[in-house]
Amino acid sequence: MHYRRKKSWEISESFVTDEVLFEGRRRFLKLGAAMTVSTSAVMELAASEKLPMPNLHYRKDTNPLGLVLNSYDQIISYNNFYEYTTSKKGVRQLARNFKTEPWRISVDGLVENPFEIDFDDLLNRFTLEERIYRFRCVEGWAMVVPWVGFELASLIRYAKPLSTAKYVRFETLYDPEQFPDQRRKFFSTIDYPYVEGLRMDEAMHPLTLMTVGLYGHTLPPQNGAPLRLIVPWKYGFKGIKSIRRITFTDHEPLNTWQKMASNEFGFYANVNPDVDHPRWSQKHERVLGKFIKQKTQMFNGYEKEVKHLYAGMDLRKHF
Ligand SMILES: Nc1nc2c(c(=O)[nH]1)N[C@H]1C(S)=C(S)[C@@H](COP(=O)(O)O)O[C@H]1N2
Ligand SMILES: [Mo]
Repeated sequence: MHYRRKKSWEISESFVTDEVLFEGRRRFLKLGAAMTVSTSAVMELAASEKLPMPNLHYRKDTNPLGLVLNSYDQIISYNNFYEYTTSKKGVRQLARNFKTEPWRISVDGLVENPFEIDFDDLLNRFTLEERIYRFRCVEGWAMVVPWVGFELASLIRYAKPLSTAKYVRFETLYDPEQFPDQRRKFFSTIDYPYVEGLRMDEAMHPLTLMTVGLYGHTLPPQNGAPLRLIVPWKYGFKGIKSIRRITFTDHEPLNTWQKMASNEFGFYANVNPDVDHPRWSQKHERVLGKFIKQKTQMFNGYEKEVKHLYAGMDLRKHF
């Protein structure tokens, strides 16, 4: 008999309940029936800690690895989002009035079924689940986050890529009225719109998450509302925020950070303690809120699940 062990990011049906309702939030009202929420540990936490009231309906991650979650406050107060500012503590304040309604996402390129969809319809189309993942920024800080989202693979199946589609390219919103650094034009810190990409097999991997929430609530603007990518075995910059466009292509997309500094950042950006950044070591990382550093894990601790994707590749060359 083939016995398949539950993976850390899989969820147990027994944790699914969807009774409790919250009102008064626009997003919630708009989504109507689909917007029921899980009665869960998150709910208890919401009462005791300063957490937002859950407004998403999703299946819980049972956290079989017992990862220690960073607090909601830590996750939403220390951000990389260059469209606002390079100050990690400054993003939150600058992002507070970000408009995510209406929000349309286009899916185009080498697909049988190109489509445009409103974010709310996207929420209703795909089944949401919680994924408690380690997160590792290329700069050396790390955290553990209870994301909520759906597998990118399900969106890809829905779009039906042509056999010529080998990569997926993502683009962040371009809106200088909302993003101060985009208003600086030639003097902006990086080129916009922010672009990221994945190879098709990476995009199809079940760990790869189209992320819409954290701690049971829709994403706050500073974490990439309303829709961002999370690829837990890669450095954080692959996790492109506030996505507006998803394009299937036959060539490797030139991602923003590779374009800015190709000697420092590559396309793959797999977390790897043995491949240092030219200006700093990647051997250790500091978890937000902790003083002592810990060892960086190969593929950020997801080696078993993903190393086959890179068999035969020189990870020093394809960094
Ligand atoms: N559009 C956009 N996406 C982005 C970035 C950015 O500056 N712009 N920063 C990246 C980097 S470097 C990291 S570490 C993560 C940070 O995500 P967090 O703020 O939710 O922790 O977002 C990534 N996605
Ligand atoms: Mo980062």
